[in-house]
Amino acid sequence: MVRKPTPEDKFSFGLWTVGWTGTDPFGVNTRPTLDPWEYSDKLAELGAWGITFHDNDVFPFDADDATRARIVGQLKDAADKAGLVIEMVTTNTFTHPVFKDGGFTSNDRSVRRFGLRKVLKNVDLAAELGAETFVMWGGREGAEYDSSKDLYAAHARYAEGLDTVAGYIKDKGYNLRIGLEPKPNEPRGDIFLPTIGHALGLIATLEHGDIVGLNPEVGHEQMAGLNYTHGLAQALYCDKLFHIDLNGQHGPKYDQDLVFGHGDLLSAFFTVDLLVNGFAATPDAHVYTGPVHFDYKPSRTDGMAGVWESAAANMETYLQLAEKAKAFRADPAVQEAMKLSGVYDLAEPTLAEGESVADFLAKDEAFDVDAAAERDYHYVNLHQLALMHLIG
Ligand code: ASC
Ligand code: MN
Ligand code: MN
Ligand code: MN
Repeated sequence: MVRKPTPEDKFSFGLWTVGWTGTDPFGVNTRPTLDPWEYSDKLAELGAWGITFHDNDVFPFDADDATRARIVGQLKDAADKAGLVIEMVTTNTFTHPVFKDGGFTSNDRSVRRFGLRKVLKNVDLAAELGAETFVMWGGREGAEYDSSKDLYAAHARYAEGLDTVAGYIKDKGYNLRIGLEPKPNEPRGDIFLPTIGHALGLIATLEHGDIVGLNPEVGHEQMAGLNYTHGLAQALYCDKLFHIDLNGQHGPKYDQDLVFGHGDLLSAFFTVDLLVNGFAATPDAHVYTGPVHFDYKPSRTDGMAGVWESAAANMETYLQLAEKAKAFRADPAVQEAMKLSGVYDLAEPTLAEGESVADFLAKDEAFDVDAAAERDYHYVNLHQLALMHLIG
């Protein structure tokens, strides 16, 4: 048994995770709906530090201002009493049929204006509740039919929406940053900004892109056949890893939202290794210090007891992997193997300090091509050491 989670671990959960009642495209709910504070109380009891939610996880889509204020107030009181931080808030622009063609990129301008209002109103709420991250998962921003969209205009409208929200956050002086959450498909056939790299590319074009970054989800990158840890690394390199959604997935299929570690376990190990140990050869590089946020779904075959078992399992797995990742890096045999594999050498710039390209080209450097080609990098041995730490 690993130790119990503490607030220092900064574990947090979306209310929609434990709150998922099991409704899927083929069947109705298998579990009852509880009040939001029942979920948060129980998460606190299990050792979570924070909670997150979509506006409509807490109050109905059509709630009037008084109802909205009453329910939000009740959740805030419960969170305060339980010692929980509301660290991130996000907007539901996907459930109501009005959003069937997207919120920011619907062909219908009146829908885009409605979507933008809903998001801006939710920014105010996020700031009021003390959240520091505002996630935007554009699940309905996309298409099934390439004939249906001017794809240039779709990206222009997406960028316009993001800049409007980011500009509003700055004007209001809110301590909030936007975390875009890429996903390749589902519910749309193709979702815009399908991967971390795509999102980084669009962010670079924004006027207010300095407060727009990423909230990558394990399963979403793996649905695209991509390496989540590599994606986190690029986001860190660009100073854009604002938040994370941890869960489990078995490769390219529907979005499974399994418990963290219940998909590709080796990949989960190296994700945690990066999160807790940082980069092996570049100790000065920025590392992630934000919330460890889980976005999973308790299996619909489990009842309410299973919901809490699975919530605890996410934290237990993370803590266990963190211990193992630390032991892996501290192991002298691993450090020797990393040296032999040249892991530390990659941090040395290829050109010498102050060396110009002209100087470089003018140099008649002795280099034995055949000897270099014969180098044995011993990567498999290094990886086996990681595996032994993981399963040993
Ligand atoms: C989010 C988020 C997702 C989706 C999904 C909704 O805010 O991070 O992955 O919404 O969980 O069901
Ligand atoms: Mn998912
Ligand atoms: Mn997510
Ligand atoms: Mn999700």
